[in-house]
Amino acid sequence: MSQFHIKNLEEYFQVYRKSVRHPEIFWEEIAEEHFLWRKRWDKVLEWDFNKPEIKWFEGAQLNITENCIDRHLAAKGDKTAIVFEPNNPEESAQHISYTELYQRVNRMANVLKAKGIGKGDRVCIYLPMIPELAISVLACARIGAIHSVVFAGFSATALATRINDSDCKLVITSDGSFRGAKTIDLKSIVDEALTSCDCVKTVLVVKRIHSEIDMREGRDLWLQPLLDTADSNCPPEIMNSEDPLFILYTSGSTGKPKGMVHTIAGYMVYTAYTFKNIFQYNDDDIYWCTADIGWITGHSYIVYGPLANGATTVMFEGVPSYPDIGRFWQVVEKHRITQFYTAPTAIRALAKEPLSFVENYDLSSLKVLGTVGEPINEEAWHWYNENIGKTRSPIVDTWWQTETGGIMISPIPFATPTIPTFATLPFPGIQPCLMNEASEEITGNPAEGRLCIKFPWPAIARTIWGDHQRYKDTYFSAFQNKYFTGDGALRNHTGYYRITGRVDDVIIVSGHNLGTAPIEDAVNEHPAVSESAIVGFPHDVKGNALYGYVILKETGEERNQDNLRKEINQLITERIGPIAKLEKIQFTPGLPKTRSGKIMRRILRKIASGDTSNLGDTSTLLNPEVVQDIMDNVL
Ligand code: 6R9
Repeated sequence: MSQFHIKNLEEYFQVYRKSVRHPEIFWEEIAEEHFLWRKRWDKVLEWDFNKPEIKWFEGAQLNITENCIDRHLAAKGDKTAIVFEPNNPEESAQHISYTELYQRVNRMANVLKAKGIGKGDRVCIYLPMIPELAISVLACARIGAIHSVVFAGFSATALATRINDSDCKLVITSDGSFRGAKTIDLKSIVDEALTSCDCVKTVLVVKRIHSEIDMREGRDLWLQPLLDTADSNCPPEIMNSEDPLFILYTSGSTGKPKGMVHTIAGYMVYTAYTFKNIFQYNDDDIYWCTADIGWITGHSYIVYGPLANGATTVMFEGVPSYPDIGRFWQVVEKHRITQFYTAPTAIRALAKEPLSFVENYDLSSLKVLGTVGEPINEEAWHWYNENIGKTRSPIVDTWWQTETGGIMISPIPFATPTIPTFATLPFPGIQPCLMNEASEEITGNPAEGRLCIKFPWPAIARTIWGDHQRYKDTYFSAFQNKYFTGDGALRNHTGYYRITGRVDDVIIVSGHNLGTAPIEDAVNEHPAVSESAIVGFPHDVKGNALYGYVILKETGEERNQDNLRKEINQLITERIGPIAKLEKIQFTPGLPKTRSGKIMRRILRKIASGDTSNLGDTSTLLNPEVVQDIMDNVL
């Protein structure tokens, strides 16, 4: 049906118009025809952005795993649901059929139940990209437990904060993980985190790297023996549409991470519908998204969206540079990948290497290429288009956020003509707008402003776990009756959107959102530091890298600056993780501040990016003289 599978531009415009004129009828038809419900909804949509409160398909009952697994069994039981490609190319790939996935998820669900986990309980999943990660996610959904996946590159402190914030009862982890030529001792990170988490009663441990680890009596259990004796049938818990499905933490511009809460029905409908159209998925395709399930991209477009469509989805454990920089393309050839979805930072890194790493492989299976996570620069776009897509495969530059649950602005391949660096047009059901500083909507084209969304879509996050006020303040207070994305954008004369970047204090480094505040907090913990400010600056490969301005305490003694830099980065690694390390650290006697004491990051950003041409009026600063000093000593 064309509404579910849009195949050309005319259809897109038709479907889009309908979705805006009659959003409730539009979504109701999609929900009705393509999913399995235990009970029908009473009302399609109820919303109020001022409260804010958003409810989709209220009154309906369902289980998302019946939609992602059970209903495919009759026709596609033998079809591969998940292809697991291990870190080491010498280790065989695994092909997990829908039938096997059913059994493994059900066994895992029964293990969780036996450990006292039930509807509404929070389970933290801290696992590498191995099948047990997807299986654990689905097992939670099977029994109505709320999963909170924490990216397995986060430090013990970051993990503990997230476990405590949502009061998780159980943690699923592994002895360790393979990452290129290295191994990482995940279990010892969990052990350290749990010294400050009283809420966790059970830790289930997957054996992956066969390392020696400590198992705490009464708390830690190897998972496999429990799975071996568990029943492979677990009746799905019947859930309400608006029950939480998962919590996923994202960095905020201030303070602690925000636990975004996604609810079941709307998220399912939206991720399934966007997946089908944006990747033009057909039944024999082998789809590969290189993200980690620890991020929203992995939740929506490795697990839920593909499986809801009965697709074959690839999980890759490794890194793009191991055993060499041709690995992505080797995997594309090996599994005959049809859709390939990655991040601009990966493309930029690979584009720097000799083309022979690409040319060695047969990439003729590829039909659609995607990018996500940050703006893609023109050069990287062309490299991707020419060398990977051979100018045959459309590139979908997909803009969206943890908070939006699914892709919001993106081309539809073979329908929307693409322009490099433009995410192009809103997906059906999405009503974007641009706002000026005076909080007015900018109509007409071209235009540039702050990107907001005027009307709810099914996958919008419903709240921040335990802090609804923060949800309101962050997303619904900047502009009356609109969801504010935190991004700036421009719209060209044909209505295409180009995302220009964050307008708040979130910096995107290699596609990871990093809030400046928690990193500054980590830096300030160093005994020699009195104050710090962190900004982003353009970086060839990472998109942005972090530049730290650090004021040292006056002690009268000489300190070795290189050692200090190392110690500061070590602290950041411990508190947040290696992704948040500072690329450059400049020691400075002061930071430019407004009279109300706010650091003028705008000035620091310009200096860090080597642009001192137009710093604006600095005379109103509390300490204008410090600006010259910072410029003179810039790194
Ligand atoms: C899915 C994801 C969200 C932020 C978002 C924006 C940036 C994502 C983009 C993009 C330009 C794209 N972003 N996709 N910027 N073009 N195609 O990345 O979620 O980790 O929450 O990040 O990423 O700034 O606001 P999340």
